[in-house]
Amino acid sequence: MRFTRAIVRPPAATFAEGITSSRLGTPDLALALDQHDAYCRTLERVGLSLTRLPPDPEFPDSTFVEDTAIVTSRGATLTRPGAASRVGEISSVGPVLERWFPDLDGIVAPGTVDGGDVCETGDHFFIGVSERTNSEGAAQLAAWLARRGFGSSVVEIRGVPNLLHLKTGLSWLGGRRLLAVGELAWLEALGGWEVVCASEGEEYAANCVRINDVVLMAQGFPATNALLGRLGYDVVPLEMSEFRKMDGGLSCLSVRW
Ligand code: CIR
Repeated sequence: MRFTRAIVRPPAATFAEGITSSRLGTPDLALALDQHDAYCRTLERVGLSLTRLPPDPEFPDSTFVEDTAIVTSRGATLTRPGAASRVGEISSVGPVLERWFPDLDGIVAPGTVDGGDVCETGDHFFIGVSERTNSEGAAQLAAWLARRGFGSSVVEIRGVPNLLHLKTGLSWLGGRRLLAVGELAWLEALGGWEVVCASEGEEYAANCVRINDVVLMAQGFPATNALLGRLGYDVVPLEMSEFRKMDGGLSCLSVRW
């Protein structure tokens, strides 16, 4: 499937008050806005029409819009984010998605799902059960996907170190190929897949996004970038330093379809 659209939302003035476990320091808002702008321009350059939501200072983590919705070629559902401070983010995303998906669904309590735990690989989805996505949420999503003819596998990632979401350490590169951090590479659920490992010390680069003919990857991870280059991908590096300080990866800054 070729991607044509994405939803994005710039960081708000309260961005630094969001949730983080990183010890990389306080993000610089002006720099984050510049990085976000470069990200958006790149999405446009690779062919996406963007819907830009206004910054929402009530929700410091709302720039990580990926966590609020799962969009597929056969319909969309809002999530129910697992962090209490983020649950309200969906109320402004819903009306926008309904323009394209009038039958928009939603994950309901007691289920929780963060979009960052949902890795699409064509007709199959990997759903991470994490500190944010619970088993009930994963089961609701799996059933929702099954009704649309998609398969799914649930992957337990609680206990995997330094992994907020499944996609923090796993990305689909197209076909039967995944990019993963070493801790995930040998998961039973990934059996039958070609798993390319992010280079040691470059785990942050495992959260990349294949959009049409390019792979967007965080800047500053030369070995993993070169590895994908050797595999024939056109890798576009993007500076993510300020989002990384808030535990955010490259994929979380957009909902794409
Ligand atoms: C959070 O903890 O929810 C945000 N500070 C970061 C969310 C990152 N989202 C993602 O990886 N999909």
